[in-house]
Amino acid sequence: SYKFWATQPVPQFGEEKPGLFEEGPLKVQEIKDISPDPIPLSLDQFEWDTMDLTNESQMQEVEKLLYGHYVEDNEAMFRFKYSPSLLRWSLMSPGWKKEWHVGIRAKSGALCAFIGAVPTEIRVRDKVVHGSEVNFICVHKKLRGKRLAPVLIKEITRRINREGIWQAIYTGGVVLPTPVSTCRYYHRALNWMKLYEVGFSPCPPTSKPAFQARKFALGDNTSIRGLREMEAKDIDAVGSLLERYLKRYDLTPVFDKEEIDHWLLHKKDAPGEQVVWTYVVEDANGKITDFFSFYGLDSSVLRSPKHSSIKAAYLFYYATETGLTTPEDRPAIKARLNLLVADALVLAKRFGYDVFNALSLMDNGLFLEDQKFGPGDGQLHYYLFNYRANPIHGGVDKK
Ligand code: YNC
Ligand code: MG
Repeated sequence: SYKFWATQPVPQFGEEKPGLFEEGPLKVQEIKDISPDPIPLSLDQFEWDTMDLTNESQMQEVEKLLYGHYVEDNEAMFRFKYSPSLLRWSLMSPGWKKEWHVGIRAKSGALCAFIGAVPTEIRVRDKVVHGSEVNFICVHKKLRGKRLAPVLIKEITRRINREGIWQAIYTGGVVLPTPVSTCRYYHRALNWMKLYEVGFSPCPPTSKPAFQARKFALGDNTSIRGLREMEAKDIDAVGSLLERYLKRYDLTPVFDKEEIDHWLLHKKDAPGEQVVWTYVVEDANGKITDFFSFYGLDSSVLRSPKHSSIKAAYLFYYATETGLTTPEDRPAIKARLNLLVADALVLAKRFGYDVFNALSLMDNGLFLEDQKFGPGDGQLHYYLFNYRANPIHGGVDKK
């Protein structure tokens, strides 16, 4: 019943028996096989437009499209609200290409659909793929169900293939053929009363709002000695620590220094609000022993008389020498991750975030419960395009 996805180089449901195949590309092509011309837009009142995100007004057009039409929760209570600085961070990472910021305009000029991608190195178990990450597919609500999404996907595939790149990673809340991994979202209230007022956090029947608010209260100060904001001088140490730590997992990015700088280091002179927050732990000898990071992504609150948005922090990458020196010692890793995440919560609260989100991946299962995260109803499926891989389990359910 997946009319479009059945035609694409992705594993179809029930096709493969796990463990019985060699992991790798499904379909091998060459650049000369790929058309230099855009996919035809059958609806002739539309045209392709490559968005120039260095141009402030074009950036605002993408922001506005997503503001009105991007991802909502199942009950349509909240919608992701990407700011220009967050879009710059997400779509203009090292090696980004303007041609991969693809818009569809109505002949009137209005931007009515978008899809974006950036290049990235992806490690699947012991193989590294020079691929792309596709995100921000969005079709104006009035144009849904008209098969524009397959056209957007085919066009960005063509543009990526023209660069000699044949694989992609993407995530989504919807089930498509075929997830390589599936995670659950977990939420930790920082400002419980506000989350209650917007309908995000219910009050359990056996509790009272004042008690719930107290349950999620946090101290003002972090506890780890040597914790400080990451600086430019930490790029090598953080990159090396993360690379070694990510060996614990089967599906990870491979970052070079420029990417560590881009994805983790906040630039004090960057315009707009701060997007990413990274903290390192420096020991008495000046060695970086741990780091954690989170980024901010607000959601519009679609129907509350009192609040128009929620400020959400999302746990991003982290690493600790504890997991490297004692890789099998789960109690030691658990204790260290709990300390690190407890401090991340204190900081996020200090910066005005209302909720701290994390997924059931990496070693998050070791601290989610202790740090009072609760499971949400959202799932996040991970997909690989044109790559056959056995199912991948997070560090969480590996044990
Ligand atoms: C989705 N999220 O199944 P079948 S996440 C992929 N990702 O195809 P139509 C999706 N495919 O079933 P609409 C999808 N959602 O016939 C639906 N589909 O095979 C498939 N929402 O197309 C669907 N953003 O145009 C069906 O649907 C076909 O008008 C139906 O448009 C869909 O960014 C959408 O949630 C999602 O704006 C654009 O609903 C629209 O409904 C919308 O009739 C709100 O489409 C925003 C939203 C999704 C966020 C994301 C990841 C995108 C990944 C795209 C796939 C990339 C593949 C790799 C390409 C590069 C390859 C290389 C190298
Ligand atoms: Mg459509």
